[in-house]
Amino acid sequence: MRIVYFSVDRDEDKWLPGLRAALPGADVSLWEPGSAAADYAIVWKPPQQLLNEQTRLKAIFNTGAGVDALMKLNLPDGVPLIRLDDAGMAVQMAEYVCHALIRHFREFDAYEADTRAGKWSYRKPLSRADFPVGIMGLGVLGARVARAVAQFDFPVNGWSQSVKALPGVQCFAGRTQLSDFLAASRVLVCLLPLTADTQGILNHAHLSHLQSGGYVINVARGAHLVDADLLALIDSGHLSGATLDVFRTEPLPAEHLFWTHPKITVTPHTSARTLRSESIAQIAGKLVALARGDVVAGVVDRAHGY
Ligand code: NDP
Ligand code: OXD
Repeated sequence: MRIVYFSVDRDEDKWLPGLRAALPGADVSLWEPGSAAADYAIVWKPPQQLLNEQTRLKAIFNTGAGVDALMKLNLPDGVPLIRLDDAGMAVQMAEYVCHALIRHFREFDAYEADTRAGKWSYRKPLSRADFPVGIMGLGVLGARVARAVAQFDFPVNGWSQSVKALPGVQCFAGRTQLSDFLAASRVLVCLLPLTADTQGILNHAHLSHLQSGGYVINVARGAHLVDADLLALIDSGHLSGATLDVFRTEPLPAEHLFWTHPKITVTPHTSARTLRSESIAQIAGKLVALARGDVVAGVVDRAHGY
């Protein structure tokens, strides 16, 4: 079995030894223009040239959860595209979102400013009943985040494409229930895949439906958010701030207003990192299962784009 690996991050020195160790019978090599035909490709943001040249692929593995970069390419018909399915990302996402939520709800930034100024002062405790959390996307990551947030006794709403029933979560589905979902939420967490349907979904019209004092946590993709709309709604006072991990351009350009806005926290696309050993183990396991003819999880539905 021949496998080619390529990542735009040029981290093959770290991935190739792990893949070779996990798949001892396979010939695993870095894809370069003109590489011999392989059975499987393991990729992150590959060039179109890889897909054009590799015409015998039986499956393409994406070393991330989001396949939006791959979906922009001209993909070979009938070749399954398989994404990472948790692989250690869900717990990281739960930590990140709970941290951002609790930091906001418990006003830890204000406490920190006070204590740095040598002030010992109390703020009136807020009620978590007044901070319902709405999670857009109830997939592998969103469902894990919903469970973690519910454990802190926040009211939790969730929104997905298909109808769901999750314990402790008031579930909404489809565009017809989007405004009810938003109106029931004060803190909004975006964990949607980036598709034609979800691009720009965090816009003025939708964010205006959030309860007054709304707070946005975007951990999905930068293109879900209309940056100027977020800034306008924070400036108008309808929204109280945001924690943003993903941006339309990454790294976030030095001149972008998000860097210095006092009500916006920026992190460098780090909410849920791809963990190499977990990811290699998952991909190797699925590759062997596929080669045996078994069904594997995480196969992308090309029509839906995720
Ligand atoms: P899943 O495919 O498991 O879940 C996607 C969820 O979004 C599903 O619940 C799906 O609904 C819902 N959804 C999709 N389209 C729509 C729509 N048009 N309307 C309503 N709901 C919709 O993905 P993951 O949970 O694994 O990952 C989610 C995203 O998180 C990734 O695509 C990626 O962009 C981002 N990500 C970010 C990382 C970071 O470090 N910042 C790390 C990893 C991922 P249904 O269940 O009904 O299909
Ligand atoms: C992913 C990511 O999609 O790292 O896995 O953003």
